[in-house]
Amino acid sequence: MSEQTVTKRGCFITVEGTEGVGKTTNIAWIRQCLLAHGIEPLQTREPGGTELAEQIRALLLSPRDEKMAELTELLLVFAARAQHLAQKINPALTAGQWVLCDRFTDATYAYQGGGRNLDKQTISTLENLVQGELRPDLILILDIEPELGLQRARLRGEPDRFEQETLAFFNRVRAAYLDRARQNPSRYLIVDASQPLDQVQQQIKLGLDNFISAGDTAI
Ligand code: T5A
Repeated sequence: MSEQTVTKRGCFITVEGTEGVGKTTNIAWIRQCLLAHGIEPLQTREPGGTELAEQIRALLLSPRDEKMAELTELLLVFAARAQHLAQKINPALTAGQWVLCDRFTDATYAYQGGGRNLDKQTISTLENLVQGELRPDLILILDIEPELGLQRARLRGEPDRFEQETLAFFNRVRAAYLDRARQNPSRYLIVDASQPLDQVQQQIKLGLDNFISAGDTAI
């Protein structure tokens, strides 16, 4: 009988937060921290990550006259995710590669659940359908007063469909993120993103080093 080698699945790290919190800025830093440990992650983002999923992202983000129904938004988010998982995330994880993703399903619980007040059970049902048992191993939340994040984001140009939402919407999004972290603290790393960038990066490095040295790399 031939011996079969079982590859341990790669570790799945996601980065979350409200608008302009510094995800794009810090993902490059996270990658550097992982490379320093000899880990070369597949870096990707949601909504998006494949050609088709990026087209769904454009639908989700472009401002339009016709109001997008909340359920349409939720289903588009999960449609993009199903494509992303099938084409990119699952094959990489199965091959043992680490995946570093800018936003994932915590964003759905925060934006569609917290922001839009959609039923969490509906989100959970779609999560199970689309992801099976897959959940991120580490969720890094960059936390900031939404007002400050929006100021940073708006410096970059025209607001997208989400950035046009009210401050109350983003306060609900933030509260939903923090609530999820409180319910499952071992899986979350919360970083105070209002600090100067070098201090934010120090917090991230410390958290990642602890995570990697704990060897908690597969659920
Ligand atoms: N969405 C997504 C859902 O509703 N449901 C879902 O399930 C998913 C997956 C797009 C939208 O999709 C929604 C949520 C989003 O609204 P996105 O493109 O990831 O998702 O959203 P944004 O938050 O808009 O991402 P951005 O790229 O616009 O913002 P970042 O990446 O958080 O911020 P970044 O790095 O561009 O930084 C913003 C500015 O701040 C500066 C940077 O230099 C930059 O100018 N900055 C700092 N300044 C001072 N001090 C610091 N510490 C700083 N860090 C960064």
